[in-house]
Amino acid sequence: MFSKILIANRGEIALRIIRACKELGIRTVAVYSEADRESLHVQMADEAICIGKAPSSESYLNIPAIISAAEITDVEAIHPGYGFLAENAHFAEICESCKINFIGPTPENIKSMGDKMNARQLMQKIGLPLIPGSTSIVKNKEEAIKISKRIGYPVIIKAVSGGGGKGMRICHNDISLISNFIIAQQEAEKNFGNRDIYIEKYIENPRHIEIQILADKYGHIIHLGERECSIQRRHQKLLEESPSCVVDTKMRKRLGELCIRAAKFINYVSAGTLEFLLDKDNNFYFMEMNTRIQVEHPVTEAVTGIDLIKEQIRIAAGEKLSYKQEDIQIKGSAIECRIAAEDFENDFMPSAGTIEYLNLPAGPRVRVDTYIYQGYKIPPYYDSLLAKIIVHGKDRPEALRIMERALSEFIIEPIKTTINFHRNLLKNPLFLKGQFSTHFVDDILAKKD
Ligand code: MV4
Repeated sequence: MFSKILIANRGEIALRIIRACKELGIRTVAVYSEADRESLHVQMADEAICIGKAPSSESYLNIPAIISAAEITDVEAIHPGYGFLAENAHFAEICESCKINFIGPTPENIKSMGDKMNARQLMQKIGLPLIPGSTSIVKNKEEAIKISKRIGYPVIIKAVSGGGGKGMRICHNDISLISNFIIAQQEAEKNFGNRDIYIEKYIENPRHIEIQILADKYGHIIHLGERECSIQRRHQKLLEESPSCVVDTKMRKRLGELCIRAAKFINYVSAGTLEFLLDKDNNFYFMEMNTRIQVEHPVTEAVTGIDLIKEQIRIAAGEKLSYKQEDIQIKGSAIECRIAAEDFENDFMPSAGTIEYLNLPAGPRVRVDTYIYQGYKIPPYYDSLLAKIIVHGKDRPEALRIMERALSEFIIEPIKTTINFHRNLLKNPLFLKGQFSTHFVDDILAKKD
């Protein structure tokens, strides 16, 4: 096992990783930007090194500064958390060449899933159901029209190097396809430095369901069930659950086994997530794979009792998986609310400033992953996520009531947050019945005005 790890991240996930390290008896090194001097991760780690100015590009994305910090403090491994460098194959490669263990998948894993077309081709080979569409890059308008005629409108244009919803365009006919085609290529070039695009049938009102997997360096792979992630706005998830109320034991087993086969096929190592769309007839389609630990990992931890961060560290240190598939049981129901510093009554506009008064939820079956404290000044430079509330009940109705109770205890003054959005959501009859898709939040917000 490692004796010292550097955490190349900030905020709640940096704290989450430091806590896992402490429980494993591993010393920790925090890195921080000039804007994060007063951050808790700096205080909680055994050592801390300033790696640059406030903008991420000069600090948390500054590879030479992070590698230097790792060399100076003589760490054996780096945990990238999520965002920033977590899915940067180049960074993972540099770690490798500096003999620093990257706590995550191999550079090859990251590369092969970062190319969404390549991911589609690989997943098709092992029999994962794909959304109907192109199986290679769409080069010109003529090809685009031909494919769209075959699969039928509406279609969606996606960037090969995209992901997370950026640079997608929905087209309902030949005319909109032609006008969107060039724009999509230009946007892809601008955003991802790669103009390659592909086309899929557009699935209307789908649910977003993802499967968590864990793979060690010896080809042992398990799945940890699904997370329901349909409650989102502008590709930012607002609430996640496990299990999903539309996935039964049989479907979970089938999806899970397919994901294990897929991960084996690409020699995947570490924690990973396969994203699926579920249409209204409960057909599921592979969408993409995330080669990192995700924000919403705690709902899986709650229902399985497995510490995913500790498992990532153990796997990176060369230990065998400590669980077999038979050991995994989904117990009860977990829900996470992401509380962000955003004014939900003002189009989710980001808010910043000093927290004058804070009361965090607590009590039975409530976990709060956060980095804020009373007197903390929220910097305007980074992600607006302040806290994740995770509750665990015997079933979904109980989890919902615990969440309602937890949200009612949460006070942050004078910062505008999404707490009231979540409290309203938990009163919505359709949400309570589990009847929603990825369009649900847009639909209820549109009705409000
Ligand atoms: C889709 C889709 C419908 N049909 N692909 C959004 C994020 C990116 N990973 C892919 N996304 C979508 N791809 C087809 N063929 C709808 C979405 C989508 C979505 C997916 C998951 C969660 C929220 C979403 C919100 C809008 C669109």
